[in-house]
Amino acid sequence: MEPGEAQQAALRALYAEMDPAHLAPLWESLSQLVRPVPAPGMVAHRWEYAPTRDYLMRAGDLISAEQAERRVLILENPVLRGTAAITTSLYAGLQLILPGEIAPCHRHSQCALRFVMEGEGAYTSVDGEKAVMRPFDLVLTPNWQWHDHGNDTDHPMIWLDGLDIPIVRLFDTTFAEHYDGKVHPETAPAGVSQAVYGRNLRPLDGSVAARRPAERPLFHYPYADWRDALGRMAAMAQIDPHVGHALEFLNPADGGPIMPTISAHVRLLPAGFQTLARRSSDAMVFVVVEGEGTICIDGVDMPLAPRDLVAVPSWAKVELQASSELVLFAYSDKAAQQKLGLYREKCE
Ligand code: GTQ
Repeated sequence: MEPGEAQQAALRALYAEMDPAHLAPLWESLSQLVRPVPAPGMVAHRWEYAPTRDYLMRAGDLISAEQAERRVLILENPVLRGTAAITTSLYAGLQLILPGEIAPCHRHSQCALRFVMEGEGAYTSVDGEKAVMRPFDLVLTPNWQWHDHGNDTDHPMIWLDGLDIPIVRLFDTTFAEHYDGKVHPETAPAGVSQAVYGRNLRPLDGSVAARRPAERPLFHYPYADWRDALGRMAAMAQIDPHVGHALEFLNPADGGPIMPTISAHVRLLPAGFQTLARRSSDAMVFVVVEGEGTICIDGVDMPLAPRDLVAVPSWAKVELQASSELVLFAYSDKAAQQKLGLYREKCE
């Protein structure tokens, strides 16, 4: 048929007729759906730590961890309000646990990581083994493992929760259970998994000490260890022009990412260092651990100061600049993208 007004009118009439049957013409949206590069459903955003923390502490005056189950402020992407998403595929929240509090035991099909923002001595218990946390430690609660949190110290503890809530929601595979009791009984001494799996070693096959799930034995990556490794790397290794000195957290069982859906890494940029532009298909959540600098996302500068949090969309052009030695933590859905054959990056 000749393109023209008559055709347009006939098509519009057809669309109107088929609409009640829940049918739509692909040719009207094909170029949006199948496109040369991603059009992210999120925007870049920065949360300054101090004001965010103030809201969280105010929540702490009004509701207990037990009452809330988890006392968390969700960091919602400005264009994804109401969906508990910081990026299109990932969740971030800041969790507060006050002295004497317990966040009761549950398990769910979502994977979670904790990255400690402040306080020390509180714990997450995973299947009955406590990881006692210090600032900037990384602790995992892989999916379907029982976990409760507690604070036996005399000061508040705040950590970042990173979960794959939107991914699990996409698949409609959200399952959860409450434990019968507030806390899981202790199954092993605090820290034993980190001690035996955290140093390129593991209990001899079949020994009674090999009690963790074989495919995911380690769940505590202390700051003291990763910071030492990153510092030595910076002193000895060649620096990458696009990412700086960067180390990924590994699952010692297979050398792969920490969890099936989530990857995490840390970076160090020496004072004065400026990265070349890089894009990657994994949207990222950054946490500033140390130092000051600037992150330039698609040409827009955002200042970076300790404990600030920044969401970066997929395929955004990212350039980092360190005013002083800059240390960053980041997590993303790269682990899931790589399994699905979707992951890409481009360096300029
Ligand atoms: O600590 O188990 O931020 O289940 C959101 C959901 C934390 C947790 C969150 C959760 C948790």
